[in-house]
Amino acid sequence: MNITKINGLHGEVTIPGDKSISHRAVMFGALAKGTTEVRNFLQGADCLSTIDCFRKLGIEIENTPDKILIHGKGLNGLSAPAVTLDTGNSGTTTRLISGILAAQPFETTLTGDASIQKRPMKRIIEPLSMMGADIISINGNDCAPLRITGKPLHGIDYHSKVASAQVKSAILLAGLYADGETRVSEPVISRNHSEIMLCYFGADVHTEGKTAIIKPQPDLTAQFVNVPGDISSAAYFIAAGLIVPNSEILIKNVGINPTRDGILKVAIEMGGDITLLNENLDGEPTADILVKSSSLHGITIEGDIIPTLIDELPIINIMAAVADGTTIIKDAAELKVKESNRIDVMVENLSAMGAQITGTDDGMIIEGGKELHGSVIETYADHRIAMSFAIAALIADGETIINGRDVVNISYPTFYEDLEKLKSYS
Ligand code: SPQ
Repeated sequence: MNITKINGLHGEVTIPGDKSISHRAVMFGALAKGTTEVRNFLQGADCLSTIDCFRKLGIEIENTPDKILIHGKGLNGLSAPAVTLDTGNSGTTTRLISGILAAQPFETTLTGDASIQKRPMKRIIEPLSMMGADIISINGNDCAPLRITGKPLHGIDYHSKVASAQVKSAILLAGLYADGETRVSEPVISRNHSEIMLCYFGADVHTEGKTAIIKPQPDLTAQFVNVPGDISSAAYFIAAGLIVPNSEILIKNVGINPTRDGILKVAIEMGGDITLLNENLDGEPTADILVKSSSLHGITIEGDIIPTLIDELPIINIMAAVADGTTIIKDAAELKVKESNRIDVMVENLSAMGAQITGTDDGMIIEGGKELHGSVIETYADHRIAMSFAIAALIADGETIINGRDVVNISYPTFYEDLEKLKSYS
């Protein structure tokens, strides 16, 4: 995949469905009684892994071009899988499904690809075990493969050390089956799609400050879910519109849930010309986002905003590399345990393009304003790295080659086609 510099991007792009919400629609639909219909479902490899796992747990799921139908059988309707569940590259599938499996009257073995087998699972094994679950890391390294033997669970009051929606959601899902109230507090609020959607499916869940509280449930009820566009995918075109000179892009129907919208706040603080249009604040809020080329300047990004833009930090690094002045990113040590070590991988690849970037224990420091030049990019099988450097390549002198370009299929299968359309309008 070779990408070269471009003079401007123009036109409209409609972003595919949100990955986090698509996963949850399948999971909660599988646990609800009746048929859940999901529109604008993300047909990315991660969400297809979730469908595959629930089919193996005995749930009929129809995947058609315009909708998916999940024929849920209620909270106690799953059956023992005949094979190991394969969660592919998806941390969300692995951690959330563990919370459900912890309460089933059967044993399941769960694993994923090489990246998943390195990602930390102690963060869910610990609280789920406190609830009474029997979860074993088969290789004894607190990673997948996991053997989960369902047990009767009891409610806990858990204070998570990390702000993680996956940890919070795994505990809340187990809490649906517990014998009393379950509480999860986190240091900073992480994305709240589980709380919103569980409530929509009829669960007794609410939040008090940084604590999510769930009570056990006789059953959930099937619903209609219209998935908004994924702001994490929109982020690549937000950045492209800002940093490629002479650009104007309208990004349509993007989810702007305040627990996910840090990219917008940061882009505006950096001097980005961004306008929200057609805001719809019902349920999961959405808007169209109009982005125009802008002169950006460096800022410090730290503290409570970090969980709201954690997956966007790679593309924010690219914006920082072209911005005037210094950008400092702190409190983002979680970047080390994503699909790749996103601190090391950003430092390696951005340095190769001529940027000045230093990795730290919990983030990076970028001295912006250096001219970027094309390079060979190693994606380390991380979709967010591939997409970030496809955008960086648009402003770099010479040719950029992205090794492992197809990894975008994890979260945004039509990414390159959508980018080409914006180039051809110019
Ligand atoms: O699902 P996975 O592989 O963990 O995906 C990532 C991503 O970049 O797409 C992280 F690597 O997103 C996570 C996100 O970082 C998706 C997610 C969710 O849907 O609940 C929550 C975040 O992870 P965490 O660990 O902070 O809960």
